[in-house]
Amino acid sequence: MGKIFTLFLTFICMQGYTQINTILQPGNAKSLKKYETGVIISAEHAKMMLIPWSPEIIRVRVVQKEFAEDFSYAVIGKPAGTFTKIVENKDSWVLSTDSLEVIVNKSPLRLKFLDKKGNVRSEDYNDFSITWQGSEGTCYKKLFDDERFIGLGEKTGNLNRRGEKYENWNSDMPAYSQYEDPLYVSVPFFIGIHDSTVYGIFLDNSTRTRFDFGASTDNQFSSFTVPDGKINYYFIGSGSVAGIIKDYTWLTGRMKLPPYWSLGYHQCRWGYYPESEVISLASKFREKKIPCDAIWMDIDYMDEYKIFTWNDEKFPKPSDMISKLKTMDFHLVTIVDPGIKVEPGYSSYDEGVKNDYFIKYPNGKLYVGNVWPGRCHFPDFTKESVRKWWGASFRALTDPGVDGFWNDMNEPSVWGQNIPSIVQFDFDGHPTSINEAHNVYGLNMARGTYEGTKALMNGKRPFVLTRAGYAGIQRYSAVWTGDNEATDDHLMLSARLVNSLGLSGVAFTGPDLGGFMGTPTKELFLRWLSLGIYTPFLRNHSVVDSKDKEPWAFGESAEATAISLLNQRYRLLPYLYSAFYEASRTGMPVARSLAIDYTFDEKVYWYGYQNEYLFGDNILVAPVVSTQQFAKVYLPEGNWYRLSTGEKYIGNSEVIVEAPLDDLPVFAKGSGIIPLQSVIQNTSQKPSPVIELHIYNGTEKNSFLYYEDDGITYKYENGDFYSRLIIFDPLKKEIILDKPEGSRVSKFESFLLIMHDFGDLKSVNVNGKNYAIGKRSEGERSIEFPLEKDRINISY
Ligand code: MIG
Repeated sequence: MGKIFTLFLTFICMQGYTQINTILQPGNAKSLKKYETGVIISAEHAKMMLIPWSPEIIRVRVVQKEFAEDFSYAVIGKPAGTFTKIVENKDSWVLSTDSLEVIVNKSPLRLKFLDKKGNVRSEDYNDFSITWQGSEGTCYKKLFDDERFIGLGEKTGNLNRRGEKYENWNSDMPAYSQYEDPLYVSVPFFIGIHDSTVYGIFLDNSTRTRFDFGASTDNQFSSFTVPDGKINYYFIGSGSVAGIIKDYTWLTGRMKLPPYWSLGYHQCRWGYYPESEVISLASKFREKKIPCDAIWMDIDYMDEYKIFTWNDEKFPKPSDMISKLKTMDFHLVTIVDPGIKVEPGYSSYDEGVKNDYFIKYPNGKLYVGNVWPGRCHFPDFTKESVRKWWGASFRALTDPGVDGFWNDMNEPSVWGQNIPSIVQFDFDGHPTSINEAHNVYGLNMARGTYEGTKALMNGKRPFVLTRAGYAGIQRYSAVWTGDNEATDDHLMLSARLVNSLGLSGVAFTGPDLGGFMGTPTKELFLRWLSLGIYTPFLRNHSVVDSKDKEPWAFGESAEATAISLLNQRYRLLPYLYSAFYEASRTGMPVARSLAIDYTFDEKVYWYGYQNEYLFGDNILVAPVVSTQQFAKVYLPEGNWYRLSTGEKYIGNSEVIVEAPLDDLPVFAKGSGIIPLQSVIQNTSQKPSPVIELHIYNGTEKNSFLYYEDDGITYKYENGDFYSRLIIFDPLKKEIILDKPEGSRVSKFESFLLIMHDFGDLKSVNVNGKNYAIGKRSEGERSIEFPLEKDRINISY
């Protein structure tokens, strides 16, 4: 008996072993068939679909047998391309769009993507390309000698990911290390750079995919792997990094403009309760004249951590408290977790059970996992009815006046960190297990939250923040980078994470300022705040029972520094909001790794410079650790001006600059155009009617699209905005304020033109008339004009 059993086991194991090792490749291509949107190539052991999604985007799907129904949570762009020419040669087919050429080699089946100039952007590795090993599929691509890889969303490590490998599995990683992988968000999209060309690959597969950018492959190939064997990727062949991001965000969507207040300063911590503490916290900001727009409440506001409830003792009258906050011009943001406490009588639990809203085992038994409330069920956000129900449940928060919604623990995270693979999801009518649903759980929770709160808020924009996400998350939510630590390494890492998310379509992001865990020194706090001023999402947050970290917690002089830093953030808002507008239209991130604009300048990838980025079009930010009061900074080509002093630097140079705690090395670009407003204490306040328009001298023509709207509603989608193209042309010695667009009147009445480094200018010519110009300082000249509706031509 024992012997037979052992034999049997051996047999099973051998079967498994062989299966895992079965290697299957497409083999030779046999035929190509055209169909409505693309072509299908049949090979000996596989079928490949090539679909031109646009002239610059080609989708590749490969299966061993038949194509399953097409479904994606990430992609919203509809196929809008055609192969304009298909030529068959003896060894290949050549498929052309208006921008690209795909060469399909027949024996064996291999792909090569070229642009119209004949540059190879990307090609399959010749020795082996698509390979299934058991159920897992991998696509091997040739690695070019000088190839660099950037993006892949919220990933630690260097800007250039060459030589590294990564995995996509949304993970709750408290106090993650500098090298931790994976973290909370998965965006399986990267950009490759080689031989003066670029390309992007978006692997639309939400399972635990893996990327290898030439780690341990003797510089032969890079690869990506899909555990479920479904090879489904989009090759993006726009000619620049910015163009690729634009195409990628056309495919997966862009953020809508968030409420204006969410660009302000956010004060959070785990442990703000009861009501009296929240109110006195808010009052303190106003008394001390520290600009702030939002107070946040973590899990303690709830009754036993039951979602959509309030704790009667700590918060007996939420609506009264929120009214008080509103009179002080504060917004309130509250947290929600996905776990619904198992407790008959609790309405969310009862409704979920009754309507089959929770995830379950294949036999129908509801999955139970432990989180803050104890034993919990988890909504299946991959079901439309569940998203609707979830969204409508926010009434418990919107009714009393909450207008920001913080989605935490949505990897999803449970104590023990392992939901069994067998747990089932609806996947909007394509039933599947958590293996495929896990990485889109946060995306769909954020979607339910965004759509639900938007519907509840009568035309006002909700603010949503999420910890987990998948490609496309930018459509619904801002993202923060989870439970970091109060160290200089994390400070620098936070810049890279934000920049990498930006390269991956997510523009509204930021870290817990000052570090979630641990106690920052005064220096680290101030340094982090100074970096935060130039980070899209600016929120101070700390773990429960940690030392105070509010702007006044580090002594009087630090408080004064914090105030001057925050004042600068509020001064920057017109500039920043214009950058958000750009992100909403083109996907261009707000924080832009230098790899976007200076892609082929190898220094931007150097260890010491890789954290630098442009904040909007015209400001360069060089993050510096808190233990250093000077910094070595790389300034790319062009002229640069230190924002704080106006000091000029010639670019394409490495410079050592002072970096005191109250003055991070931040530079205006030569020809830069930067609108600034007066200091306000929060975004409900009206700034002075005069907007400053700073123009820095330079050699290149530059333009800036200034944008404003009500900051509250979606009326801008119907034309209720004010935008104005501002052009500076140093060759023609001209500054133009083009005619405003949109039906709105600007909130400013006049602008103060401040010209930097234009020599000893005494007058300028405005629409044909000469005006005397004032001297503000050695390098600054200024003149004030009304913001007329017509085009304003200034020559000097
Ligand atoms: O198990 O809600 O990342 O920001 O303060 C920890 C408490 C749960 C993790 C979040 C953090 C939040 C904390 N949460």
